[in-house]
Amino acid sequence: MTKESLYLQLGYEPKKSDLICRWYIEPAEGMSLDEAATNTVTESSIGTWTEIKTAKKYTQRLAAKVFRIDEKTGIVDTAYPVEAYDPYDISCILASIAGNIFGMNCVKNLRLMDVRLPKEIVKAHYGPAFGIKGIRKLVKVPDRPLIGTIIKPKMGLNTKDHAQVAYDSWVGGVDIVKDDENLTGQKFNPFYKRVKETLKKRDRAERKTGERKMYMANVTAATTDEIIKRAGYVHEQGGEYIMIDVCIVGWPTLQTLREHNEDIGLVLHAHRAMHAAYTRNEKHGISMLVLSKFLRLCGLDQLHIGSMVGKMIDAGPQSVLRSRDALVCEDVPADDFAVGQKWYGKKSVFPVASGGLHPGHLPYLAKAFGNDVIIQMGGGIHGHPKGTVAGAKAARDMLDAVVGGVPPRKYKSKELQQAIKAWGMTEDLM
Ligand code: RUB
Ligand code: CA
Repeated sequence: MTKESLYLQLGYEPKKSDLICRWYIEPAEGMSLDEAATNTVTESSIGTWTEIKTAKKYTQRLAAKVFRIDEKTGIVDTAYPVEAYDPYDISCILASIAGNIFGMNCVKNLRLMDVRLPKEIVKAHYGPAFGIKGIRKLVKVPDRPLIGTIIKPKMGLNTKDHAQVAYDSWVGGVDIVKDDENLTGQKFNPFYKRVKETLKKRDRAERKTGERKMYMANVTAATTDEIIKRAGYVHEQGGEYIMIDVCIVGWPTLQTLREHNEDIGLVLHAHRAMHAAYTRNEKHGISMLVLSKFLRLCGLDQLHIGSMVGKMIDAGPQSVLRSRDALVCEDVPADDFAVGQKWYGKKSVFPVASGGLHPGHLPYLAKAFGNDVIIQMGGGIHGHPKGTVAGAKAARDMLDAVVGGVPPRKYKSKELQQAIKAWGMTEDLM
């Protein structure tokens, strides 16, 4: 069978059980889109650059198919038979559909825009342990957006000062305090001591405010064993949350952590640091939408998806909201960009907006995301002219103004007015 007849099957009606990928493909000079698409799909399933003598008739049933090509847009849809995978092994799936192909010289650019995971794969995974509902129950905040902060400086504080900044943030009004992505277990602020001291302060902040307060310790570490040990320690110390740098530690670690989480029941917060190495270029790499789907599948409970405003680049509100839908909808809609997804009862992931945010962004974010969003501000709290407690209060007061329908500039809070004076409001900045 020729390569074309095996892998290029335009008009093929995908089976329900197929894994579907949507690509943007720009062929290399002198290549047609058909050829580039066929070569891509060949390398991503059972083939290679030449005909091989070791192929058998029975291996052909695992071949992927190009079934739709749009010459005008460069968008190509492909179908992969589910039998080609160990459904519980995310690495196995990604080594095919997101492996060698990005480096092939038949394409100038290749972008994995979206995937549709079939039931057999979805069912094989845990999915999130809490869902938005479960997190709201834990935090005892039934409907408003949650407010979080990242301790700043992002690393360098000693343990005592780190715990104090956390305390000041909680008493000022934030719900969740998190470590930053590059604070792990350095000597200047060792992990185990940090968790103990910060959780002690959390207990004090809860007593003082009468509210639930959460601490997300970063368990990212050198080995998976150590990550699991750190997660266990947080649980032993009465912590309810951990965070992890999902793109940096990789899938087997995340799957191991998720398995282990069946015993310890922590909320798993996903920091996506490094994602932009492959999500940022809109013509090449892997979209944030694809990453969002695999993280929900794996069972992370919260994920940074972008904020539309602030210091981090993203591909615009529509792209951020597509990721949001992939995290919160049971039946994810399809459009010209996306292929949709059914989640078969998997719980939702709480979307997180973060990166260069301050209280003045909050009205815009609450409107864009609705209530189900965690809004995190690092510099936008600890950079307040009067310090962390005032910064946290400004953020919380802004939320109260928004929820209460009061124009923020008229809201009686000197901390909020100081924040608006320092950084402005989104409307002024747009
Ligand atoms: C936020 C921060 C986070 C970014 C990451 O600090 O450092 O790591 O949110 O970006 P600050 P993203 O509020 O001072 O900018 O959330 O887009 O992945
Ligand atoms: Ca950070």
